[in-house]
Amino acid sequence: MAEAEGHVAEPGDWFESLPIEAKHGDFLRRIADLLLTDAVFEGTKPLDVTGGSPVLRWCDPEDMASRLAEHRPSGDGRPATQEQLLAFVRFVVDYSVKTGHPHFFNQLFSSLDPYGLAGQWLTDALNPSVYTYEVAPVFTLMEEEILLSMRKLVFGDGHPSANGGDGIFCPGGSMANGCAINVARYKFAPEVKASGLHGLPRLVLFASEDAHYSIYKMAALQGLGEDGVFVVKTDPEGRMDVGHLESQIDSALAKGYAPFMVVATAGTTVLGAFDPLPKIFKVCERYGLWMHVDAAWGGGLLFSKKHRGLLAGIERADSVAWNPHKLLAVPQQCSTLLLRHGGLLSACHSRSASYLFQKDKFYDTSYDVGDKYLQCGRRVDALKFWMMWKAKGTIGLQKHVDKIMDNIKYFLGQVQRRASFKLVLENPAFANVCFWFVPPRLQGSQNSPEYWSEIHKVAPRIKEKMMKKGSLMVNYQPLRDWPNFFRFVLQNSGTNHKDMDFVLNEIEQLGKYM
Ligand code: ABU
Repeated sequence: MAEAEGHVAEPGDWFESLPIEAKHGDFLRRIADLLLTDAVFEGTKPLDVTGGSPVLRWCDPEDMASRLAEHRPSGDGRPATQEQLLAFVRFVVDYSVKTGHPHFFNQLFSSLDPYGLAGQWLTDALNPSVYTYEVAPVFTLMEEEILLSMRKLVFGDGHPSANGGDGIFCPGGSMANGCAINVARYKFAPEVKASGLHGLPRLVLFASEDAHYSIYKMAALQGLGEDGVFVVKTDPEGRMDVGHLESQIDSALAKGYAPFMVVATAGTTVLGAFDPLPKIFKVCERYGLWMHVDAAWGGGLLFSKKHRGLLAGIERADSVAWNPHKLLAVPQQCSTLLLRHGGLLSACHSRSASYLFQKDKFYDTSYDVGDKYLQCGRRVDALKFWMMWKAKGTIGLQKHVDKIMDNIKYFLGQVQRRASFKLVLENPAFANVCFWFVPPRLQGSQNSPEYWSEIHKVAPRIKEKMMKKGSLMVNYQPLRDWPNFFRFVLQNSGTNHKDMDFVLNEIEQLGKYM
């Protein structure tokens, strides 16, 4: 392999014609070693005397730009050496956030699952695009089987809505919600596919004030407008107020608008609240509206016998968005939209491009499922989930979810026990614990006029400190009239009580003199 080392390739020379193993085997093995040690093993170990890694190495954007510039493709057009490429890979690993680290709690995804990673690597090595059976035979069937298994969990094993329903993988939960809006609208007014919104009454949908912001984006994208989303109030726990939903529907009807859909949420992004699905279903049934459940975050609970009750009523939904890359910790990204109705996705999305979906192929073309998707070229997100499900079993995925919920209970107890923390919701339903940190100087002064404006500044300052130190990542936000508070979320079942204690100790330490 001495020739490959640092080889400066010229187009068409002997090197180009070597088989991949001879040409690049050494390079790929070195990359794999580096990834396994630096990104996987060390990158998911807290920093201590034996090694490990910070969660991140903070760098201001300008500084990062100049560091990245050192690794640009050469300005003189010459290829890089293998050593230069390895140095570049090291740079990428060093300065990327270690989302698999046990002190990364910043988003609704985290963790690094070895089986999921293996599935991801295998997918990338085969580089498929799933539109037709001919180009992706294994993956086409795998996707459909995973979607069916997920529908069984949502609608009930053996229920006609599982076998007779349908589903798609989506590039993220926002797109899953967007496709749900598109399909619901098509069901309400099929002419919209050919004629657009011309001649239709104003179509409107309903979502709670804590529903994901993608609902507005997708309504805007689809010509319904952000104002086409009627906002429904939540109760103090962040759940949709069903009485207000009914009055919002009545008020839309009184204006001559055409309501077609309600978006309920099972696990809101910030508070982790579950809308009352059975009651919402009754309203949808009475008014003839499509019921979509955004369970992008909460859907994984369906694996847990102990906790799936939180999703009671989901089996009545017309559509469900569920992201296994969130609670189940499947590698980014793995998002699905599941429907109780068969054939609707195809009717709504298909265009029958004659260069791809020829009907006179030599095999059963009903396996060319790509036309029910909005995308044409599409990466495979099923294999990593299949791999994890197979490796851990349904029992393993259930244990994963139950451990997260147990750890959350422990974390909640610790927050309650410490005088310097104040909960936003006393009894959070799910894996989101929202709290304020009250620095010593503000403790006992909650009646002073500047108390809440001072509290508002605390979380952003602590966040800056934790990121610059590289010790921890926990997100914060304001919500309604609540000032900035931390949102602790958990999906990494590899974390333990020690990690939970670390979070609170570290915040206390960083915020001591604020
Ligand atoms: N829907 C993406 C959620 C991002 C986050 O808050 O972690």
